[in-house]
Amino acid sequence: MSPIRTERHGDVLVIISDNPPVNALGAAVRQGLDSAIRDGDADAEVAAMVIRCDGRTFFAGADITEFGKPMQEPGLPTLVDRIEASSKPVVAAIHGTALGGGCEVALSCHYRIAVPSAKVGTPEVKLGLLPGAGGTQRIPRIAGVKLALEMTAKGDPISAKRAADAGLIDRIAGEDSLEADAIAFAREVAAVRPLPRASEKTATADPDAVAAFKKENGRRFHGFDAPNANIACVEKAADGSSYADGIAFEQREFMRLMMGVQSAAQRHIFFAERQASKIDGIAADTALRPVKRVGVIGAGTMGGGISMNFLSAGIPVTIVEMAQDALDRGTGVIRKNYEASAAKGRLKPEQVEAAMGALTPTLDFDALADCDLVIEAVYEEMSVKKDIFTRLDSICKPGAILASNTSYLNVDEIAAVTSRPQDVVGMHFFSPANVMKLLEVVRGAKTADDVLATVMALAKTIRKVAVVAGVCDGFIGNRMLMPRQVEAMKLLMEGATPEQIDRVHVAFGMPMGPFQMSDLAGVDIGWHRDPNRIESIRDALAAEGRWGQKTKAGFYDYDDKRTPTPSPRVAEIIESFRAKAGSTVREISDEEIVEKTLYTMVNEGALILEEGMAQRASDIDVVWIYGYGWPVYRGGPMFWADTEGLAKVVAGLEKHGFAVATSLKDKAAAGGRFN
Ligand code: T1G
Repeated sequence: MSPIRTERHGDVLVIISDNPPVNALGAAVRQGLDSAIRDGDADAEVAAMVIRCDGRTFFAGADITEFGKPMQEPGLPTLVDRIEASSKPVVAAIHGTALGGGCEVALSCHYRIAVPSAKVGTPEVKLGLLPGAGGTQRIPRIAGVKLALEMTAKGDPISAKRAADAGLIDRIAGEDSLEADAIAFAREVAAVRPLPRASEKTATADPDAVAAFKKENGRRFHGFDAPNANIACVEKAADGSSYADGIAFEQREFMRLMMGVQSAAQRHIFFAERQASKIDGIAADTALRPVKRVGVIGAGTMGGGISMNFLSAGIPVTIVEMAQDALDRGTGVIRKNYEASAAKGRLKPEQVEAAMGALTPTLDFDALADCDLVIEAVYEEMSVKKDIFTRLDSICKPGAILASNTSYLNVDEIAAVTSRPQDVVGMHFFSPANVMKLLEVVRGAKTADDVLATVMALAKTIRKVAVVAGVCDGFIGNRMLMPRQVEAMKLLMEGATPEQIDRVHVAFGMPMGPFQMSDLAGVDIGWHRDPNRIESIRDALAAEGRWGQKTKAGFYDYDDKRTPTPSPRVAEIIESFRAKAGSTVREISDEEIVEKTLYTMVNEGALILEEGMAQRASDIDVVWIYGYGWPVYRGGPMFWADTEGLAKVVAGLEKHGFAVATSLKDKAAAGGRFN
């Protein structure tokens, strides 16, 4: 049964797609559209046509699941040219998000009408691609180079109003009368000739806009292939070339990107992020527990950030502290953060007041009694957590979910002090908690299925990317961070410098290297605080107050703008430890740094999978992309290992005497992959 059907409304033929969930332009949809347009064009009683979609959105793009498989005709480029070549006007009736190929189908129509809430965009660049069905050629011709650069190379959708102002949309429909308004519009233009065809317009070159755009986005695009390919295609559309030459150029660039590793990696992450929200073994329709009010214990950096996630989603929060000054400071920081967003135009003042109005600060622990979910975000010390959960057990109502924000402590041990271990779960937010998208949801041995399902669903509500982790030291992300940090410190002893190791990681695509990260987080995090006990390079730094950026000295020295420079004092400290250990200093290659600090992460990831601490390899990739800034164009540690070749990873590990995880060795031997 074709997802495409047609309805006659007098002399207007309405072509309707019903292909849930997002009307992706899969082969059946393309074939149905193609034949419907042909039939309408040939039918003398049809004066004009409307294309619209059932469900929640106009076409949201090509069907990404078809990529990499033999393409079935008609391809999108053929289809859009077919629509534009129609001898009768075709009107695109847009609601939801007309994205990628969906936007291109709309642009090939002669007219476009949209409801006010609709958005249009070409986010292909986020998949490591470019609009490959004429988008890079039609958008500049209709809306100019500047907006075309924004839409294609950055990939963010624009509102129907902005699109209408730019000429990409011809008419705004009533929010609830799209079809009727589209039919009326089609009748209005049925006899208008010549038919407006984007491909017949010309785009005006705008080198200043291109230069400004490249300058503004240089850092953001660093390491990515696709943005520059999009820019090149838009420039081609406005350099006087014919539409046919522009399309040929676009197609060549599209195929080059499609065949490249970066797009495969970015498409992998697109699906991995969605797969991560699914919990193996728990029915997708598991009844969820209601969460109408959230309690947060601790108004420090984490507690405040955690609270903001719920407040911003319209969920009231009761925030508890032990002392009034800490409570005031915490709520003050929350307000300051919201006001900073408002100052940047991201929030309206009334939204700030609404969020703050939904926050109930209190010193009264018993106020947590009416919370449906309580999240503890206090000092990372097991005895403190156990005290808190013991009190929560006696205060909180039956069925309340009790969560710890611990970043590595044993959630089962915490649960065991309560009479309700089935209601206990870990919710590991990443700092700053109101910014970082990753949430590790730690499933205790006794965590009830509905508790897990509720927290995973709630994560979507607060716009987090949640990944289920098992109870182990460091869960998924921090557990893989450990071998990286350990091996990086060992390399210092053997002759590498902090700046060399960090340079290798930044060149790889990480936002910062292990030592820059340590200085950002705080060299004193987890330090025993005894300045006389100096057993490691880190102890020596901490003992001298070199706690990182916050003290303007850590593994690097920092100026007032926090610009790092290599520190002679740190070099002395490293040298003294090498001498004490009798280390033989040698030349360390960048390749050895990758093998010892990145391959070991992959090895740890394989162990995590073997132990069932992550549901799937792609979950590990999602953790590292959204929790630590792993470059999305490398697809995450496990996907990257696949692209390196697991045999090469195993050889690199064995070369340095590492014990290779059995599953990694077996996969390598069988020519297998993690993803
Ligand atoms: N193809 C296949 N499946 C898709 C899909 C797509 N384009 N978009 C979404 N899905 C699936 C998704 O995997 C999930 O599946 C379900 O739909 C709901 O998605 C030639 C080459 C539209 C804003 O990049 O941005 O056109 O997990 O959870 O949060 O130039 O989906 O339920 O099994 O994200 O409401 C360009 C990608 C493609 C848009 C909706 N288009 N999609 O968000 O739901 S390339 C895109 C989105 C292209 C042409 C080029 C979002 C959404 P499951 P969801 P949502």
